[in-house]
Formats: sequence, C-alpha cells, structure tokens
Amino acid sequence: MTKRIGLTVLATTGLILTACGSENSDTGANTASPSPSTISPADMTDQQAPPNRLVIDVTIKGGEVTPTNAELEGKVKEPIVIRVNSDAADELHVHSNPEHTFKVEPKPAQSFQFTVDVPGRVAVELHELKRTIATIEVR
Ligand SMILES: [Cu+2]
Repeated sequence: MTKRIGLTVLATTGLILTACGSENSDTGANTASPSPSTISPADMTDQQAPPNRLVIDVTIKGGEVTPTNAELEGKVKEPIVIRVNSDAADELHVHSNPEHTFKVEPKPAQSFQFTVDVPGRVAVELHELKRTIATIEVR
C-alpha cells in the first residue's frame, strides 16, 4: 500500500521536472540593463542549511540492544547514519521507502548510511534479535 503511494509521488515529481526544462531558453537574453541576477550568496546559504544528519549509535552486546524503541526525527533526503558496535552478526533492516538492509558483523565501529525519499515513520529493526532500535519520523 505504502509502496504505491511512493511511486505516485515520484512520478509526479518527474513530470514537474520535465515541465521546468522548457520555455526558459530565450528569457533574459535581451536585457541590456546592468542589473545582475538577484540571487545573492546569502540567499543560497539560507536555502540550503548546513548539512544535517541524524546519527544513531547502536550497541549489540550479549543479545541486548541499545537503544530500543527510540523515537527520532529526520528529514527526507537527509543522510541518516547508524553506527553499530556489535558482538554478533545480525541484519539491520530499515523500513523506509526505498527500504534498506545492512549486514551487521560481530565487530565494533560499523557505519551504515542511507537516505529516505518518502516521508513517514521509518522503523529500524534488527531481524535476528527481533528488536526495533528506533522509529524515525521522517518529514
Ligand atoms: Cu524489517
């Protein structure tokens, strides 16, 4: 069900992008005035805030997971990093759209990064231990 919604959103975005590409080539060519483009560097940095990322530190030890059922917030297209220290192999599953699966190995300092394209609640699970590490509210 959710997958269908995601596909619709992507298709719509594609149409908008296509529409933007046409009709723009001739505007501004006959402007003799010295006034330059109105976009200043300050505006640009305002639009694109410094790269934000959500980092989740996870520890798997003796069959216990920390954290579990954490409630976090993230943003669409913004990197989400999961850092794992583990003493066991497991499978990290991110129920996003698109979804992501990462192989956890029994070693420290593993790092997995992904982005989420579609807003919603994204569960991050360990499939071997059957625990939910966190649910990320992606806007
Ligand atoms: Cu899963």
